[in-house]
Amino acid sequence: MNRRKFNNYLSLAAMGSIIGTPIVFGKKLPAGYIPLGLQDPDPFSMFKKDKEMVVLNDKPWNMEAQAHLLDDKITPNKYMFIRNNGKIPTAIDVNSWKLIIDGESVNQKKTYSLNELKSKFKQYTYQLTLECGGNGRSEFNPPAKGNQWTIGAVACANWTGVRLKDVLEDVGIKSDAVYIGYHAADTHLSGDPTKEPISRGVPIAKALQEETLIAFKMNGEAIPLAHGYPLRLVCGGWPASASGKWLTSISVRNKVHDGPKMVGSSYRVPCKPVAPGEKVDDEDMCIIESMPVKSLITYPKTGATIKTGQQLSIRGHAWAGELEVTKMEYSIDFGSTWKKCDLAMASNRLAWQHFKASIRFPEKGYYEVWARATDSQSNSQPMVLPGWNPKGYLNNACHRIAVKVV
Ligand SMILES: Nc1nc2c(c(=O)[nH]1)N[C@H]1C(S)=C(S)[C@@H](COP(=O)(O)O)O[C@H]1N2
Ligand SMILES: [Mo]
Repeated sequence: MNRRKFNNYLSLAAMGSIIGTPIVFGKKLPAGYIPLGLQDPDPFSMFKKDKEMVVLNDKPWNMEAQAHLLDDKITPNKYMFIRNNGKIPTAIDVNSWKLIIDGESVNQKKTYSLNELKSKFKQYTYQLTLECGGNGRSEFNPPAKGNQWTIGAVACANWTGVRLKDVLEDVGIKSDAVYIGYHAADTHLSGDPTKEPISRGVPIAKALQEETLIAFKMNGEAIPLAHGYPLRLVCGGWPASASGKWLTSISVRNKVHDGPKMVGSSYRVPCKPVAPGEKVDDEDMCIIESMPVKSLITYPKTGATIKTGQQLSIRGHAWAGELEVTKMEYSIDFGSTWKKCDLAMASNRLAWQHFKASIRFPEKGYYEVWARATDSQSNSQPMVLPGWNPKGYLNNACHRIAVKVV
């Protein structure tokens, strides 16, 4: 059924019910005109994303950036990847929104309104790097199921909120607390209201870090709907799946949290390296914690052309989960030799660091610039691919751009 037919075919009442509210001046609709509210949702305008963002899935919405879009030091919303496991909640009422803190390891369950959270606790702002555990999945062979992220499921925004630590202190937690698990308002794709799309968490030590926030602002404004409005847990440096969006409760657990996508093989990698394609039992899979060292060249865009004799300025970001990036290098000879980049300190722990370099090429022709970061424990990025794992997580291979000298 094409759109024109769709309009002629549907009664005004039917169109209104699809939109969710009556079309007030519906009788004045020009013949054949399709109300915008009935057209295919345009994710770019719906989520205020740049048109160069790449949509990987629409049920649920998943969208990634390209390297050159991530050039800003602090990622604006329009370039921030979206990873949803379920349906974005609708009809959010901030006045009645509650955050419940419960679980086996709290003395007594406690409930906070948004206003209580904001007025009772000191607010902090940190730049926090969030990278999906599956970023880079598309390169693994044999391929892994799931969103085929290339390099764009990472961002570093400014997050403002209260410390989870302060809230947990206010509630009072028992000495047997080992983990926290989040619960959220998004709904399961099946429509089954008893199922949660995702409910993950972090060990209590991570929960009590100063930078672990219950956030209500992103880049100085209310968190955009797709990123967790009105409240979000933010655990920088860990797989972003630990940062629960649309946060409604946090359970303090006396065991490892066991919500959906926390168990089985989700966000887990083989505890010991395996051969590509090997089957791994769930009990031999370990939960991903801090993300590995990685970097991105965000300028220039791959395919850049420069004139002989000119130097090429490159820049980008590097991050290393809980660790600091201590060295940043580039290679123009496919990894045979490496030269140092200038590397800035992080503006706070768990924020990505910026690097730059000015490159001289020996003669005309095709080159690739490869970038490699090393962390404070001397781990560096693999040149092509890290160890294969069944779900295609943690691809921290060197980012590469093509350059022609003409
Ligand atoms: N409630 C809820 N929180 C969630 C998710 C989700 O589907 N529902 N997805 C997680 C995953 S897997 C990732 S990678 C990040 C993505 O965050 P973003 O969409 O703000 O970039 O959110 C995490 N938090
Ligand atoms: Mo993710």
